[in-house]
Amino acid sequence: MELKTALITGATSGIGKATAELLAKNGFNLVLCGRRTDRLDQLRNTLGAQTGVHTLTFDVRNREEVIKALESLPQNFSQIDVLINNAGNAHGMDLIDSGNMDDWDAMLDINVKGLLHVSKAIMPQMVERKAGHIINIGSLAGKEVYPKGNVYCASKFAVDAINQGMRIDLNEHGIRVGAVNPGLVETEFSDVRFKGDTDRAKTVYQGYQALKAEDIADIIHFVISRPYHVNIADLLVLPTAQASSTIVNKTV
Ligand code: NDP
Ligand code: 8X3
Repeated sequence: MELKTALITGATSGIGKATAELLAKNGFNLVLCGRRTDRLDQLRNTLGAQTGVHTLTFDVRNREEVIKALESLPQNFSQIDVLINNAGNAHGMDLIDSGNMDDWDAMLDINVKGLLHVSKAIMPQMVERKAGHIINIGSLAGKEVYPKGNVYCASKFAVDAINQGMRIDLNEHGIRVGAVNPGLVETEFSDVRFKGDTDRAKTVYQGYQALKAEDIADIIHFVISRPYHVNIADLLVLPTAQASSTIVNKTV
């Protein structure tokens, strides 16, 4: 079977890391991206025993860095069959009128523009080959807005729109495009959102069973391993305890 190469942004933690680990087990060649080089080195050391691993350190916000990094890929990693646009975070959780504008910039620059920067660097080769698969990691927060979610939700609504736009515009080239939209997943997400306040971050996942990063990795692997004529276009995945952004059953 032909070895497929998957590029994962945000591979240093959470959903991206779990996906890297699962895809390595399933024989994908991997290009793993993030800003924390030490974590990328560690992943290359552990997963490199199972499959080909190439790492790229860049900030998705920086257009030039993104292009330079992706142009540097060696020949055996340069054909990207599967792009997993996963890098992203929430920054802060405030009422809109007291929101921090640096947080707003971070969320829009990383979750929206960062996703576009990476996609722009990869889409032309997929168009040329008339094949490829793009997975955009959206969120329940891209389907409904919750109190104090304002700009994070806006960034994920944008991911939803970009996912649809990519599917429409890349359709004539035979490229698969789909989103996986998780609800609450216990990762470093809340540590980042609450700026290292780990006690506050922990409370987000207390009293019910949140999703694990591995649950989402499993679904991403399912999505990308369907026969090529099957495109899972938009998937919402919640913990059983969660009915909506604001309704989480902590009694069962
Ligand atoms: P983590 O905080 O565990 O992981 C975030 C990843 O994104 C890290 O690998 C981080 O790498 C990378 N990243 C963040 N900022 C940048 C940047 N500027 N440039 C490059 N990489 C960056 O969170 P999750 O795994 O939970 O989040 C992954 C995705 O899932 C995000 O898009 C998030 O919005 C989405 N999501 C998460 C949910 C949850 O409840 N956890 C629910 C729904 C969606 P590094 O710091 O090394 O750069
Ligand atoms: C992450 C899930 O509910 O914290 O997208 O916004 S939530």
